[in-house]
Amino acid sequence: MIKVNFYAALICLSMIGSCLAQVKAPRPVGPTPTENQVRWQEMEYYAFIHFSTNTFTDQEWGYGEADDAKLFNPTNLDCDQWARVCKNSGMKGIIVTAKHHSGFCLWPTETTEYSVKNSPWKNGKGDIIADLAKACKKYGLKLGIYISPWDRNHPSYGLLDSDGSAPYVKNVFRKQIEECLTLYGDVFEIWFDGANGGDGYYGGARTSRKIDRTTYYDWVNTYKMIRKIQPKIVIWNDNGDRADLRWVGTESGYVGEINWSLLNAKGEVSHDMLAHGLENGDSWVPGEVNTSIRPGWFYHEYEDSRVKTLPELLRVYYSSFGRNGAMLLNFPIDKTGRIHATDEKAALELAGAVKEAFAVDLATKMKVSASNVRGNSKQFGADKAVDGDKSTYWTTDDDVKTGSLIIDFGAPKAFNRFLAQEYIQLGQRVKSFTIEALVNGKWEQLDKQTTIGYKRILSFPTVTASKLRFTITEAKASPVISNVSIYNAPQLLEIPSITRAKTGEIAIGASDKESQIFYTLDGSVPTDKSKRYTHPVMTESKVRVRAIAHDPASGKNSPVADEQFDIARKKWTILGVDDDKVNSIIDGNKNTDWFQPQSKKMPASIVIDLGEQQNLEGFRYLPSQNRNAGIITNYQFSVSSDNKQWSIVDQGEFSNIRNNPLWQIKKFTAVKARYVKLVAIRNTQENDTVGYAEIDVITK
Ligand code: FUL
Repeated sequence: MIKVNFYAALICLSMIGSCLAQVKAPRPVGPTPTENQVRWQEMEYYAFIHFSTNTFTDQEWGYGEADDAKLFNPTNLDCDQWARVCKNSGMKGIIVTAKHHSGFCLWPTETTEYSVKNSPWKNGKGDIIADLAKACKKYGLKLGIYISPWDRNHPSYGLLDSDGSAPYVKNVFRKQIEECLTLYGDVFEIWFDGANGGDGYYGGARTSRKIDRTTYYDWVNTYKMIRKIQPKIVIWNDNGDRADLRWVGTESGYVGEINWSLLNAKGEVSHDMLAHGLENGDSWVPGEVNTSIRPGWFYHEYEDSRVKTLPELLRVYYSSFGRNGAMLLNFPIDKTGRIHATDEKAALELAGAVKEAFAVDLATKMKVSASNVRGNSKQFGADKAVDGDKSTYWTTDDDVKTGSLIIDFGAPKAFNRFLAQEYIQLGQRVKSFTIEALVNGKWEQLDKQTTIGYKRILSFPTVTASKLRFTITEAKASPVISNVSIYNAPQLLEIPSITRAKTGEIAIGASDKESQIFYTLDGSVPTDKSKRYTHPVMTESKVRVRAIAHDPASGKNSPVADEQFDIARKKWTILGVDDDKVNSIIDGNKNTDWFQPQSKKMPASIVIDLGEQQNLEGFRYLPSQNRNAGIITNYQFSVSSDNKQWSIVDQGEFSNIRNNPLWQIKKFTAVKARYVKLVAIRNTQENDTVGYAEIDVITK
């Protein structure tokens, strides 16, 4: 009896074997990811930590002033807390600014004196990278290193020896990389920011240094060294030679809906390529979506009320790895040396919401059928897309480049999220697809999209249907789908928008018609018992407006929208401009802008008459949100009582404004004046275009 069974099993096995031998797996199409890139992609979500002298000087880009090192003194530095928050938030690793543009190093490097060893923190005996590496290990997180190529402190930055070599690159930059990659265990990613050259302290020279970021750092040899020390690392670089990962062209937290993980190995990368990749690119270079949990990358107390809300964070979530990217979310460490409680709460709320939304996969173990199965083989059957195993996949015959999967729920089910994954080890193939729902016996299209890649998640209004049809309408070759999932995520109320017109009128808007708005003007937290908003409210002076959207049906509230306005701008006039549109820059609407006429050359100024004397202690500038042009980087701000005698009260740079075109807030010693003048000295493109979305003042 035993013998018979043994032979039967043998025959069966050989039949399966020959069957498997006949149906080969599809061949890869186009470039494919390296093992390191696949490992990285599967991390999906990890943290950035921005911490440096900037935290103590309240800057986004430190100038590299030697004395700033003396300010670096966190009172309660706690890398364990950073790692704990990241772990509890569902993240898989942490990339830390070991060195930001100021040049200040968070470890006691041998390459420069500008580091923790010359700071008061732990009497110069501390090492933040070592502390963090230890904490990461404890929480099972991977460690990543950000080393800014630009160093505004180092005397040799930007200088060349007589043989054309760069002493800074040889003796400082590369050594710093080497130290970070050898002293602290495995490093999963190294990050080289694109900001490069410009004004700096440079060992006291206080000058401007320019370099060619494609050649200066000798990337080819720098990469070789990196890969030799850490063979499993991925390199992120926005500077020249193509690395393993790409920037997605914005720091606002999204990548294009069309997102190919491909680029060409050589040649310039346009903004469009950063956002969408390149369908026929010759190299695998997937996108990493980097954004901060607050507007800035470094901690500023004035951003304590600007932490991204849950709906905003969810939007980043869906627009990053929901679109074949990875999500790199930044925590600015505060002056105590910890992730601020508000940021922690926001990240944990996101983790909770994600867990809730993706708790039940309605596709799991459902009956699923396919229009074509490769060689009719079980190995490539429709069910492989819903078996929860990412190493198996549904695929079609080589000559079949379109096809559908139908998931049958048996009975009507409500859902509003669809997730699909390609088996990227065989290349990114799908060019377009649709999803449809069978509602009361009729197919209704829910969405029509383009690329999938490693992971694509679609959100749509809740539908109740008995079947879902997923159709690949165009692909480079037979589609290879490793996973399809369907979810019913709870609905969230968006925060209302708050704007204040030049007249002083406050308008509050909800993103949907059903919800009601409640608000306060005294700084208190609004509830559904607060004043109900029905029409614009007139305000005269400084005011803090807080508002919620409330859904009467569910009783749910949105997070609180919070806006702080200075004096009303009713009496303001812009002088010397013969163009009505100029008022766009004081209309309270960030989406309208105005540009100086083309004939105007730098330095270009704009003068505002505030209508009466004010006690001024700062100003704010918002660059155009529509055009990536005319963005001022270097400015002078002057005030006057009579529009004749002017005194300069502030001058400097708007740091990182190209990549993160936010409100720029500048403070100065209080002064009484009626006229203000903002002079643009330089812009991001080093030409004469000057634009503004808004200009505002800060009064005492
Ligand atoms: C930017 C830098 O210039 C910022 O300061 C920040 O580090 C961000 C992540 O990259 O481009």
